[in-house]
Amino acid sequence: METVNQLLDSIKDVGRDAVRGGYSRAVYSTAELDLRSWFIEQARQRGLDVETDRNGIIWAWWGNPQDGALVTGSHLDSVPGGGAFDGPLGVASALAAVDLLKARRIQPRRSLAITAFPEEEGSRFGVACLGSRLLTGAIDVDKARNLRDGDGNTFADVARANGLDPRHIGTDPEAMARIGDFVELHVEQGIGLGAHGPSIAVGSSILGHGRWKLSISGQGNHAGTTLMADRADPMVAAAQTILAVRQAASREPDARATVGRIIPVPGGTNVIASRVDLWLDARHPDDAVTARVVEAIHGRAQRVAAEEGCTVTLTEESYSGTVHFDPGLTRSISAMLPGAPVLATGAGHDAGVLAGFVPSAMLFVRNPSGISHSPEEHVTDEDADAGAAALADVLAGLL
Ligand code: HGY
Ligand code: MN
Ligand code: MN
Ligand code: MN
Repeated sequence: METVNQLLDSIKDVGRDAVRGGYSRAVYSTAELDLRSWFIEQARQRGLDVETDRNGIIWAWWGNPQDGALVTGSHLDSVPGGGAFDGPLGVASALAAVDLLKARRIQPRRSLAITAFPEEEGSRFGVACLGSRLLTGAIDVDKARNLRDGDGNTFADVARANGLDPRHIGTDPEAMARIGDFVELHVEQGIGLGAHGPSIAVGSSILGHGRWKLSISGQGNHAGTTLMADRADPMVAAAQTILAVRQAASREPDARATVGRIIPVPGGTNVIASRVDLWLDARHPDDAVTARVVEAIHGRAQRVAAEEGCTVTLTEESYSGTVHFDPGLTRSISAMLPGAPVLATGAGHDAGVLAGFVPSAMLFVRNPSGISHSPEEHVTDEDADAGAAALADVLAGLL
């Protein structure tokens, strides 16, 4: 029986990013497709029946697919330059938990499915949890079809190239009926468990979070022939906007706001950009505070853009309000894991999307530094195995 980290070890070279470090496993990239094959192979080795649904979600069944089943899983895609555990830990731990349940000769009273959701990070098409949003109908299907990646490919085209029929993506009531309860195990992204905490925590809620695109347009020009007084340089307005992001979020306790992605167009060293696109990620437990932070940023961006002779447009790309996991399910799980603290998280998850539709809960596994979305993300062998054992206990208690 392989340990969790041995399972993860078998994919440790899939999607390594030599430039950024860590892993870049965008949905439907070669790397993520390789991880899908790995998951399907691992599931089949355990006698699970595998199917991929209309939205590209992989379901590995222990028992016949049935309504009201117990479902656990996570995602295989990553952020650019991400860590080894965000997503795959939940899938590998579910495989290891099935091993443990079979070793304990547990006879499930209901079917169990392990799922892998596509595009949880939204790294390719810009909307996080795209797969679970499609499944639950939490995204307009035409908007989803027309999402574009950095090369201009639409989600519909990429989905079609990967065996899906874009006409059939979207709300899937049949698949939703099969989820009686959903439990996601995930590496902790933060320092709730910290350097010395217990191995496991139970999730309580997910911070409201959204993504906005700011496009600042100016006058593209030659870097050597345009006098400083004659410029309308969107990079200058963008720089001041990014400072405004830090200031606006720092004024609101518990708010977080980040610009992690900025694209100058055309992006030449000797070229004054004509446009700069930057993406804002803003989060807070209270939707009104998030709106206040975004508004403050947008107002400042408009002012600095005007001073620079530029214009700015703001587009909301996605938003999810704060989600509380199912109190009954979370209570039962806490009772099965004495000593496991209950923690809120600032990270979004498919369990957060599903929580709006079916009883959902999360387990977090200690990450000593708390660093995530980074190659430094880490889970020790002991904690990883404690996570799989805890998941097995929880599944046994719910099966
Ligand atoms: O962005 C998030 O919170 C998650 O990792 N997708
Ligand atoms: Mn994740
Ligand atoms: Mn993530
Ligand atoms: Mn020239």
